[in-house]
Amino acid sequence: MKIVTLCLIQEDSKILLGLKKRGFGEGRWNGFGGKVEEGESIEEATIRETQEECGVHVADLIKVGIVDFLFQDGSKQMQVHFFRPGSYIGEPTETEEMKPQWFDVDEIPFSQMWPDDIYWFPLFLEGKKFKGRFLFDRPSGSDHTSVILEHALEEVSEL
Ligand code: 6OG
Repeated sequence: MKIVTLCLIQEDSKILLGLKKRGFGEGRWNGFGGKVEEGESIEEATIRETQEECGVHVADLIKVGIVDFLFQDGSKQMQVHFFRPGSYIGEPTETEEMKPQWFDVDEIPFSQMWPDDIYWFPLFLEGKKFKGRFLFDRPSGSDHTSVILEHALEEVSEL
């Protein structure tokens, strides 16, 4: 299964999200991340992708979640590794891929995010760790928004 990263930067009651401008998940707010490349660790990929997408250098990564995303039409299968950086350097900057913006944790734009986010975000904000699996019907497009067909999510003490 393809290994993908997702980095969520929180500063007190604010969370940094990026509006994806192109590719998979276009038009949605999300954390920063992408595919792990050959010869790269999952943590290295998280640092590289966050830097590339919003110009922020993250460090002291804490793994907070592992979630499998499957699509019933067989088009995609990925395991997403979620990270919370313990520190970061740099001002978020818009790039070709993402438009970053700070959101108050009470004003997370769930209606413009992947439909799974409303399930795991509360755990993330409570500082919990989680494992899960979401089965979607098919990828979103101009005429369709992915629907969750099945899901499982549990809090864990260790990953
Ligand atoms: P690229 O393939 O563009 O990276 N991602 C998802 N995030 C959430 N919350 N839900 C999903 O449900 C997701 N599928 C993918 C992982 C894609 C980025 O989008 C995240 C990556 O950070 C299906 O390189």
